[in-house]
Amino acid sequence: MNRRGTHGTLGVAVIGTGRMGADHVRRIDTVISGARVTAVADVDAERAKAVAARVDGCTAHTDPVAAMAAADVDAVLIASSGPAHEAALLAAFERDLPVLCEKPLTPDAASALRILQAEQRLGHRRVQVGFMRRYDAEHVKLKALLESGQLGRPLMLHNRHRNVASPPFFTSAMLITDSVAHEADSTRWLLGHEITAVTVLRPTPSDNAPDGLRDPQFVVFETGGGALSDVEIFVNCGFGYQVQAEVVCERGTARIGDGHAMVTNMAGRWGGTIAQDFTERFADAYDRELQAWVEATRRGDVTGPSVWDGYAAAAVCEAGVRALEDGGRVEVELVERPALYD
Ligand code: NAD
Ligand code: ISE
Repeated sequence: MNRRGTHGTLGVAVIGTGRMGADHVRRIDTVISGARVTAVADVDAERAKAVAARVDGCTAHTDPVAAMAAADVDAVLIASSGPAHEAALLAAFERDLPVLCEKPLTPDAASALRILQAEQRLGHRRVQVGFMRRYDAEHVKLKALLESGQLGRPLMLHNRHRNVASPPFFTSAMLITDSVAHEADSTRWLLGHEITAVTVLRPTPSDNAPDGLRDPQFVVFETGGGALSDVEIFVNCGFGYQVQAEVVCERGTARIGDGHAMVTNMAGRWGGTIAQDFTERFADAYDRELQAWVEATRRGDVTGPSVWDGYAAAAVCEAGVRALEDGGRVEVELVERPALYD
C-alpha cells in the first residue's frame, strides 16, 4: 500500500525525543523531503513537549501508543532507548505501520527473535533498522569496491571505533551491545557472510575511563567466509569520534574513515580536524538513511537493513558479551534465516 498521508506527505510519529530522536525530528522537519513529524512521544513529558513545540502541528505524548494513534500518523520512527524498542515495535506491528527503528533493534537476541517472529506473522517486512553506516558515502564506496572483485577475496577487516567519552549510564557490556553492534552489522554487510564466533580481549582499562568500565576492548569476529574482522572499541579516547575500517584482500587493501577531507598547512605544521561525535561524522549518512526510508515507505516498499540484520547483530553482540564476561571464544547461535529476508 502506498503511504502518502492526508497532506501528500508521510506523517511520522517519533518515539523517544532524546539526542537521536530530537535530531531526527529536526532532520525530517528541515532537511529531507516527503515527510513531516505529526506526533512525538517520550516518557519525559517536558522533553516531548519541547521538541513538539518546534514543529507546526505536532502533538506531544508520554505514551508511544497514543502517539501512534494520533491524527495523520502513517509511519513510526523509534529512537527511544534500546530496551524500549521491543514494545514500540510490537505496537507499530499491531497497527501495521512502517517503522524506522534506531539500532540496536533490541538489546538481546531473545527479544530480537521475538520481533523476527512477529514480523513473519505480519507476513511482510515492515522495519528498516538504523544501521546508518550502510548510507555513509565512504562505506558505500568500500562495499562497491569489494563487490567488484578487483581486490580479490577479503582476508581481514580492521575496524577502529572511538568515542570522545561514554555517557554516564554506559556499562562494559554496552561497549559491545551499543557500540560494536555497528561493526557486527558493517562486518556482515561488507564481507557478505554471517559472523560465526566472537572473542573479546580486555586490555588494562584507560585511566580516563569511569571506574569499573572495561574500556577499551579488542573484539575479534570470525566469519562464515573465513575472513577475520577485528574491532578496537574505545569509548573514552578523549580526542575525537573516529570510525575507520581497512580491508585486506588477496590483491590489495582499502581504507576508509581517515577524515582527510581537508588538510591544512600552517605555522610549520600540517593537519586537519577530527569530528567530535556521531551527529557530525555521520550527518550525511543519517540524512540519506531517513530520505531512503521515507521514499521507500511512500511507494509501499521496505528497503535497507532488515529485522534479520538486527537479529543477527543482536546474536553476535550477545555472544560478545559472554566472551567479555567469561573470556575465550563464543560461537554465535542463529535460527535459520526465514524466506521473508532472502
Ligand atoms: P537518549 O537517552 O538521549 O534518548 C532516549 C530517549 O528515549 C529519552 O528521552 C528517554 O526519556 C526516551 N525513552 C526511554 N524509554 C522510553 C519509552 N518507553 N517510551 C518513550 N520514550 C522513552 O538516547 P539516544 O542517544 O538518543 O539513543 C536513542 C536510540 O538511538 C538508541 O537506540 C541508541 O542506540 C540509538 N543511537 C543511534 C546512533 C547511531 O549512530 N545510529 C547514535 C546514538 C544513539
Ligand atoms: C551510540 O549509540 C551510537 O550508535 C554511535 O554511533 C556509537 O559510536 C556509540 O558508541 C554508541 O554509543
